[in-house]
Amino acid sequence: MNIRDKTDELREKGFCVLRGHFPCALIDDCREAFRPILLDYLENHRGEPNRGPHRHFLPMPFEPPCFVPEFFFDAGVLSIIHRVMDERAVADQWGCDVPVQGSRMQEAHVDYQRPLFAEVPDLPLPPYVVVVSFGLVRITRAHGPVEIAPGTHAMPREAAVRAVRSGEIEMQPVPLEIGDVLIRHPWALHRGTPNTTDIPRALATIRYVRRWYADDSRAANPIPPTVWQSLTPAQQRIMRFPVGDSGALPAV
Ligand SMILES: O=C(O)CCC(=O)C(=O)O
Repeated sequence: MNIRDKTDELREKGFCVLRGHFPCALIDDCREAFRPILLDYLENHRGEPNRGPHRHFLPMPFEPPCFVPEFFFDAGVLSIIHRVMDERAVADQWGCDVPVQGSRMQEAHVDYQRPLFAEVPDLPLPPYVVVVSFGLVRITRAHGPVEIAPGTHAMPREAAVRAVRSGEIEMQPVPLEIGDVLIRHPWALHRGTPNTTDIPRALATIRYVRRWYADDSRAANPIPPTVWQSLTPAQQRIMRFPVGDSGALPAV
């Protein structure tokens, strides 16, 4: 993989995919450990989907092997994150989007919609949020892959919506094999598509932000103290999550 090419692609299209990047064995272990948590969640929240009909978001656990350092501190991914933001970027969300059978096409939308400067909502700005996702299952067209409209992250929002509605810019489905890593700009218009299979489509996501940026748009779990202590000081500096039961953010 050429980091510079992938960074250019992310800058130009608003997303890029690193094919076969994460080791399949780590993802298999993550999926198996997460399966009972996910099934329990789906059982208890069947009637209250939080991302549209039959579509759920839940925070990922930090207990290994759901969490492993390889997901958060991968040299190739961090190199891209550092190039498009800066070396001080931190991870502050770790969650999973799960459309299940019956889910529908979402409206094309952007994430984290509140502009940084409300008085100049279309001010062109360098990225201060980037999301990194990978499937815990294979995501074919039938499983409901995310679709992204290339280039729309760099357009005024209304023009981007018009271009997508008129078909001038086509949404591109992003199917993912196990190990593929999708890196995307949250202001590229995108939408979830229907999962027509009986397999919950679990897409795990780490959000990286510039160190000065914060919002509490998505729930995150705390890191257990033993897991926190197992990280190196350099790794701890990248993690902005509460540690232990106190909910306190680490002083790094
Ligand atoms: O998980 C997906 O396919 C996209 C979900 C999404 O964009 C959302 O719920 O805001």
